[in-house]
Amino acid sequence: MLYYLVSLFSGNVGMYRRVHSYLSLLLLLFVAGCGQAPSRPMNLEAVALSATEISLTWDASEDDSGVVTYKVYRDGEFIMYSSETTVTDSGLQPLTEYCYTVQAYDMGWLKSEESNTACATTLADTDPPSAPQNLTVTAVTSTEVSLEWDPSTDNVAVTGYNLYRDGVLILTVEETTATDTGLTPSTEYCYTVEAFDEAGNTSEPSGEVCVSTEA
Ligand SMILES: [Ca+2]
Ligand SMILES: [Ca+2]
Repeated sequence: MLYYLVSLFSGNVGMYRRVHSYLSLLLLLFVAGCGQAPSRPMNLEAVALSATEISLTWDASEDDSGVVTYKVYRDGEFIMYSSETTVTDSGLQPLTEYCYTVQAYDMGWLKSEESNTACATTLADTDPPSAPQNLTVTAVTSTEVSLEWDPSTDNVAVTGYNLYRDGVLILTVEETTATDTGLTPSTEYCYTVEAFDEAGNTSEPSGEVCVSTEA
């Protein structure tokens, strides 16, 4: 390129013409390739796969130079590019309706008209959280027992934890620590904890931990 520029300034007319022709050809290809916007993507369909996923498919657009990508919109907001005519939108909320459109783009970034709008409602969340792990006693007095455990995971989100003492539900907390109070001195208590999500799915119980209060 530098050579071409030097040639230009040194008055090499032949080289100038060649460069000019080359650039003109590129421009011509660019204009020819991008002159027309892609056709509108047709038959967009949305199908709920799970509580958090919706799959989308549509018919490919046509373009004189080829479609480079599709832009996918959820409820009017751009969410992703796709070179394929099928995508899966994930990380959604259960039992919620989402509506989509797609638009095709060519190499000159000319865009098609928006596709039809396709809507789907995610399924109910029926997957329970994982069982809390590593339930441990962090402090003991004559009347109190403090516990902590590792957080559970869920396909949507963990809402809270139920703490059981000797099989009886005594506390519901959002965090991964709890303190049981008003206990009798020199007495053994056994604890388990379970996680639940917003849909009311409850995990398997954690391992049990037992401890005796101080005298
Ligand atoms: Ca085009
Ligand atoms: Ca769940």
